[in-house]
Amino acid sequence: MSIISISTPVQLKNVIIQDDFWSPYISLIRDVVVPYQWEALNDRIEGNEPSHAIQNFKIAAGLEHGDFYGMVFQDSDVAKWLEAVGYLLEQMPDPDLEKVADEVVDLIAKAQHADGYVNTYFTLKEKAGRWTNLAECHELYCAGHLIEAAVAYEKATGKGKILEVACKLADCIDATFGPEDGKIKGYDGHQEIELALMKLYRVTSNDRYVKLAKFFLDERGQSPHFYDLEFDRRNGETHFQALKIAKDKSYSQAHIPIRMQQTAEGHAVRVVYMCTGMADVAAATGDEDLLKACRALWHNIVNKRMYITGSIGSMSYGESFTLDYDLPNDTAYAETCASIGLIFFAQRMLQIEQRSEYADVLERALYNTVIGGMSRDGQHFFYVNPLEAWPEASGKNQNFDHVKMERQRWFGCACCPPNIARLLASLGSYIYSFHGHTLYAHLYIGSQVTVEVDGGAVGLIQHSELPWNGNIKFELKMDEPKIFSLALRVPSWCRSWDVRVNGQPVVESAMRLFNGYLHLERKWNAGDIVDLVLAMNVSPMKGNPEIRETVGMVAIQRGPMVYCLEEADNGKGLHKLIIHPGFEDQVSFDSSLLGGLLTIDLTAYRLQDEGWKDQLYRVKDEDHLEATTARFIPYFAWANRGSGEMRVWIRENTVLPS
Ligand code: FUB
Ligand code: ZN
Repeated sequence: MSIISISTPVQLKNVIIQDDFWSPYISLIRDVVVPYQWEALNDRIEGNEPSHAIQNFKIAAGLEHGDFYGMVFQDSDVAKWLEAVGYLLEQMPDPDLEKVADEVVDLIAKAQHADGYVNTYFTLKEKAGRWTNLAECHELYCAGHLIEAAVAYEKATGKGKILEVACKLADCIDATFGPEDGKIKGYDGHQEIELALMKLYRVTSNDRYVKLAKFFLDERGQSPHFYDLEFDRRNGETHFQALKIAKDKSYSQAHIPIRMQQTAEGHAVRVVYMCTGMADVAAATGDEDLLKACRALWHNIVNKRMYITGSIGSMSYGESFTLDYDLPNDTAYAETCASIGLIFFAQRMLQIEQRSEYADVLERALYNTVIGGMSRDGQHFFYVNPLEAWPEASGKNQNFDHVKMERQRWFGCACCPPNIARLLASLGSYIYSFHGHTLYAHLYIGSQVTVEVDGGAVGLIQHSELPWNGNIKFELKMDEPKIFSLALRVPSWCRSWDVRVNGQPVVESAMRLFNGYLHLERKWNAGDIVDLVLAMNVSPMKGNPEIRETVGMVAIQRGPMVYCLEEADNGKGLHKLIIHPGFEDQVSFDSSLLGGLLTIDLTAYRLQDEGWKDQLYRVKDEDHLEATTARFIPYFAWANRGSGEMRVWIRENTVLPS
């Protein structure tokens, strides 16, 4: 018998976010980001990289004439946008937005072939190429995004049309792939279909979709290698010339079967999308072996290959992982989509086993890389999220070619902007989960949630002062008293906490700290109040000594926020700033700075150039240090004041033991 039991999902529509920090983001997504992206997808924004994504669908639907344009996976940008719209509509009706989205649904339906196939690239550009280059051409990836959009949109609107399109597409895929004779025993180079089929399974209860997801996962990396076979069938034709995708099996995590993979290899987004699908299948089928593989990959990613900002992918080539502890700050790839995928993976693991480490990583990625991936105006985005920026080196040292100093309006490969939109539009679904008789609060985001306990509705209203202060209050609403447990996460950044129920300290016997959650099990009454205070200090963080780039450095973190130095506050030459142990800090909220930020000033020293003249090297001499104050701002807010230096890790003067 399986010991895997999963949480009952808390529906997005049952969570209302009311939070000083996050509500403006949700409004931004609704009022600016989604409308802006719609314009971008329609090529109506002057100066933007053309998208042509909607145009491709119009041509494929036979409504216009022309050629396909864009990446082979251009369709996925439309799907992610539609998915974001689904999440917004699930939370609040918007007839105008729904009308636009309905037209997109009609367009996609018209572009669907009679057998269920949808893909504008293969409909328009490579008509005979369908399913001939799985390693590179993202057909199942695009299908997966369409399925995710369909599930979200149908759930929000109750309109079945897009779900019918998705099921027809999934059935077409099911008729084409699988272990049965005559079917293709292959899998996509970019994982996505697996997690999408699991979403489709959850709404249709059709277990063919689970079987297919499991098939795609387990087929990956088997011998004889599918990518070699299809490569030979194509006579070696490749789509992306610069990368040896078909030959470099680890790029697509196809070097060995997934259950044997102990380390995160290759393209970072693919790894975490794969892991998300693995966790989904493990949860649905009780496959403990698969869950073990998820744990191994999780462990390797977060304990050996993740930046302090919750980003992953150390190398631009292949947008990929490299090796344990290789975490360069300035040439980092750290794609926004990869942190989003890490959040998906963390959420799925959290549904299976309620350990705070998953929520800690989820929170780290969310508050740092994900929101750092978008400007405060909602119209500029980072694809790559370095932890150190040196604008003068851009354009001169080509190792930095992928690193932009300012957020971009759009990209030729525009995967990140709509990914941010869909994640933030669905933020409400990451805050809570309900497991057995326990309501978990994973994130401290002001919100109202309603769950069902023993056949009756229980409402929980959360007030949170995060990310700037650790004061959180919960109010309970219910018609009659209920016995259940409220589990509150004690974040890894919090060293001490205080919890009270109705103003009274909770005695030790009335609570249990388990797997990083504080369980308060009792008979709850309407109007009960829980106060949680999480100590939030300025914490100098150290990297594991194996990380070459962080030895002798500290990063400043306060609560979930990682901080950074910027040229705008500290001048040029941030590498010359040095922190001493025993520094003094001053924390202040600057409401006029970038929409309101808590800044941290630390006593520091600046290494002086004095006496160096033109020498590049010299025999060690006394350092000339000048006392100064270093101002830190939250990392997510960097690069909103023009191009300038930035760094997360700052030198530390350590005192040698006597
Ligand atoms: O390949 C599709 C998406 O584009 C990936 O997830 C991103 O890394 C970018 O390459
Ligand atoms: Zn991306």
